[in-house]
Amino acid sequence: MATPLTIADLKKLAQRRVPKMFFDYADSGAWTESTYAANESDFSGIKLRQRVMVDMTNRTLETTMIGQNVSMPVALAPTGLTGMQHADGEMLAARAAEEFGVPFTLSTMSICSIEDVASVTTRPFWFQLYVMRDKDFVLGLINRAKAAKCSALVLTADLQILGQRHKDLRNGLSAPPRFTPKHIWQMASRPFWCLDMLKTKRRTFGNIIGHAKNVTNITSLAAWTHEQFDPRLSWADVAWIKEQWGGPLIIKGVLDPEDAKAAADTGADAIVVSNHGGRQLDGAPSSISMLPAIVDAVGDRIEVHLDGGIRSGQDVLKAVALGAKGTYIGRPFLYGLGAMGKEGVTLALGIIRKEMDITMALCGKRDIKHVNSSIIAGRQ
Ligand code: HOC
Repeated sequence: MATPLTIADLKKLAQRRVPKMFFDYADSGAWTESTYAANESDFSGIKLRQRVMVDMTNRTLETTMIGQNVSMPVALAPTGLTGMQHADGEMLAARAAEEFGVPFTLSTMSICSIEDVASVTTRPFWFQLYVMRDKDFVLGLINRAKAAKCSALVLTADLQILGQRHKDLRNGLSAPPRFTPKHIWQMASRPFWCLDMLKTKRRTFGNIIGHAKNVTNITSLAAWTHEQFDPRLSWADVAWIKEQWGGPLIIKGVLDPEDAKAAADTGADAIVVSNHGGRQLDGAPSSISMLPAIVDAVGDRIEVHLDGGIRSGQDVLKAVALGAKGTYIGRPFLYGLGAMGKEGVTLALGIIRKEMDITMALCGKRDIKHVNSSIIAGRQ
């Protein structure tokens, strides 16, 4: 294939290079995947206002997210098992993000550990925290993120229990994992992926194995994961986490204006309007459809970010126009990573930046900080 021009091109390449079970893991949503689909399709109903005879020189996409400078309002989202899309995936993606001047967010459920990522980066990255029942473990993660000089903690609020993804269950990605000869063949039929994997020792959950009590291998990890997501997580826990962390805090996974108000009451620095990429509550509305109501409810009290369904720079611009101070891309960078490693993540970011820049210009704006609802022509 010629040089990928779109995120969809990267997706096709990733599908050819990454074993089915891991490609599907990144590419799936819960149950019927209706929310996953709506996250993407609801963007296309938003129409942009074309302007002409406006000076379009000297454009800039630079802005801030939670007061930190970013070259464009796009962070890499925390994504589980990133290191299974490509060997050392989190380290490669973090380096691509750093070179691009955008935040990288490391998931608790990553393959490479906090320390691995810190060892290859110089710019502070963000750390995503799942609150587990074992609060000593949670405290340990917070302290490791502090030691690595992470510049924000992204607390995920929408995974108190794990949503059910049919593709994962059919692919054997269950707890415990269930690998049959079919799955082994899926891996063997992706030789470049296998060769890269053989070169690295990082193939399991680096933040957990060897750190959580009695978790020493994949089997004990499966049991641990099953029982550790904390179904009693509440706003009171957020106060405890905020106190332990003491730095910038972002609450991710808010989809309702009432929850957004409660999140703003915690004194967090930002919320991320998100339905976990359609991987949790199937049937929930898309992130972009809920953004205006949430901005109305809390936009004057807390920074509002958006995650879910972004597949182009146009989508980023639409989210910014509707009040998001920043956005997150998950699958677009995972496709790039799976397709071509670090170079693919850089390509994904470059594609999004170019699309955002051209769209902003054709909407008659030169500075992302001046993009607002005036660039929206309407909805279909
Ligand atoms: C094996 C545990 O954010 C996702 C991730 C985290 C899920 C935990 C998987 O897949 O949505």
